[in-house]
Amino acid sequence: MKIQILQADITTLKVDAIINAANSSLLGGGGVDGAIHRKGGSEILEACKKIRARQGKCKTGEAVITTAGKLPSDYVIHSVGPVWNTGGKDKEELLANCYKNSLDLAVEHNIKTIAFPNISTGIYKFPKQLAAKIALKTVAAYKHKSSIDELYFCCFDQKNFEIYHELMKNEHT
Ligand code: AR6
Repeated sequence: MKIQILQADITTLKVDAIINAANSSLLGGGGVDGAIHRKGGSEILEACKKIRARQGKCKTGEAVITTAGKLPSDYVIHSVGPVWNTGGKDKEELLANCYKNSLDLAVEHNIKTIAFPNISTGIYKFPKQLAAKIALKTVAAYKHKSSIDELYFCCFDQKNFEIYHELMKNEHT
């Protein structure tokens, strides 16, 4: 699994699956979630509603998969990150679970190329540096048991892009 970073709007990426930083209602919201539903169209929301009818809300750290509607990718994997508030180890573990559970779903669906946004680091206010470390560590631990070929950390804001750039640079030296 090749791991790369890029700075882009995740809704423009032509990969097999993009991850959405959703909330437990699965019914959309602001940030990247808003952009995905807006550009992907009503098909995504319909699919989310079906999942809700089947299983209820999506718990923090868990993930579900739907069509990507009108987006260039094939699937959207919706994962619910933790709200930072006062922080704590449990929040760190929940964020790691988002990456793990999304990767598990991707493998189950034979997805080969995948892009993650920086889950929880916007509206949910998870510290960006800590979130990036957790994301990189979790993905690295998955690297060898995965059938995924390419994984992108799709940074949107400059700060996250710089953090990932620094952390990945250090990893390679
Ligand atoms: N492409 C890629 N990344 C983006 C995009 C985009 N188009 N737009 C924002 N980001 P956030 P959260 C980055 O707030 O913190 C929603 O209302 C952004 O810069 O989207 O997990 C949900 O419904 C940040 O680094 O998600 C939930 O209620 C990252 O995406 C809540 O927000 C995550 O920011 C989830 O909060």
